[in-house]
Amino acid sequence: MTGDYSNLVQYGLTDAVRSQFVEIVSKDPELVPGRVARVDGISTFVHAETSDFRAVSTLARIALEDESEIEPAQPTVGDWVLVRPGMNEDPDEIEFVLPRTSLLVRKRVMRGKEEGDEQVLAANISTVFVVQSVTYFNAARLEREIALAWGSGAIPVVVLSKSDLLDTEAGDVIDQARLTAPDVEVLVVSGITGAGTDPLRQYTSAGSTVVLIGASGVGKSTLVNSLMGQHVMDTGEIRESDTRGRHTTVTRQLLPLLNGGVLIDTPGIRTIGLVAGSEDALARTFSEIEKFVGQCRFRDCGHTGEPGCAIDEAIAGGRLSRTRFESYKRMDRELQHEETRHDPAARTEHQRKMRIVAKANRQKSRVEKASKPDKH
Ligand SMILES: Nc1nc2c(ncn2[C@@H]2O[C@H](COP(=O)(O)OP(=O)(O)OP(=O)(O)O)[C@@H](O)[C@H]2O)c(=O)[nH]1
Ligand SMILES: [Mg+2]
Ligand SMILES: [Zn+2]
Repeated sequence: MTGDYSNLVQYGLTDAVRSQFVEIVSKDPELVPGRVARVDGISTFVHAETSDFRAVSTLARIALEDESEIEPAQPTVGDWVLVRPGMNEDPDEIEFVLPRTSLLVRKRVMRGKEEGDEQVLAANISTVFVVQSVTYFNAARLEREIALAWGSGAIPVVVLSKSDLLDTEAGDVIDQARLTAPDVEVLVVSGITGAGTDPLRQYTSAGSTVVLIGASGVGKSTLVNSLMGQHVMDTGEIRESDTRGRHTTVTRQLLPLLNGGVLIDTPGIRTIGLVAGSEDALARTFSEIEKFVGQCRFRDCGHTGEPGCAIDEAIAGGRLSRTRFESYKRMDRELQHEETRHDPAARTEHQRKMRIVAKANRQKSRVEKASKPDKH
């Protein structure tokens, strides 16, 4: 049967994607559907139905219902695309990228520079495995990784790796991870022995795409090899002594499992910056804080020592962790800063808010009200 694209099933094809392909190709039969497996500089490696392509993507745009609308798109690993094969010496071109159901984006922080650009890591993922080693658990880092994952639209799962290196049970680390990632499943595995990896497979069923993220050396590629049941990715020793060339994996890569599920291995990321628009992701990451936010005496409480502040009371009463709240504030400030870089209107609004907080702090000794008015 033509038009069922059964060869793409191994790369995670779903019915929803198939019907979009069928519709587009019915109008333009020259176009060839496929999925981006890797991007090497200007060349994009695409798995397609009967052959693979190394395509260019200079003119790629999102395939929108309204064809008069043009939204340029840089194809990334996991994207479903339509390639127009080149005639004669012409290169094969990615013409359309299907609208993404999820998109993992981080802000790249340049060394020594404050402003970085945005890096799109993967598209159309269902689950993000956030990998940290049980021997080197870092809560502050995990918060950022979880926020990054929520921001993509996919579901995060914390995967604590290298369990074979612990003499004792991983109980302490698991508890810390649970507190750091409320609402997120926490699993403990060893990529070397395979212990604990079975529960990971519920996320890799046919049609699902799982991306692994985490610092260099935490064991992402080792875990990928374990799940694939064969050596597909090189793994490497961590060389603590030099900071250069530490990354073993250097390109993001889509890897089909045998059952129609797909893994995306990524190089370790050192810094995780949130991109503008990650407010919801932040709220989900710190969901236990959100429930106190509306409880303060003042509707627009800045939680900076105002009287009747529910956050302060929760911290004092041991119902909320001060460390968590400090992290939340720090990340929220960073996000505000990101917003202001993008939107001049937001900048004024932000400055206005900042002045209000400052004023409230100055006046707070004088403020005395029982009901719940604004504080200005
Ligand atoms: N004991 C033990 N060692 C592991 C485990 N997983 C990974 N390692 C070791 O940790 C080192 C790094 O593993 P990789 O899988 O290359 O790490 P990675 O996260 O892919 O690193 P990058 O590709 O640089 O991002 C290697 O020496 C692995 O053998 C594990 O479960 N147990
Ligand atoms: Mg690797
Ligand atoms: Zn408050």
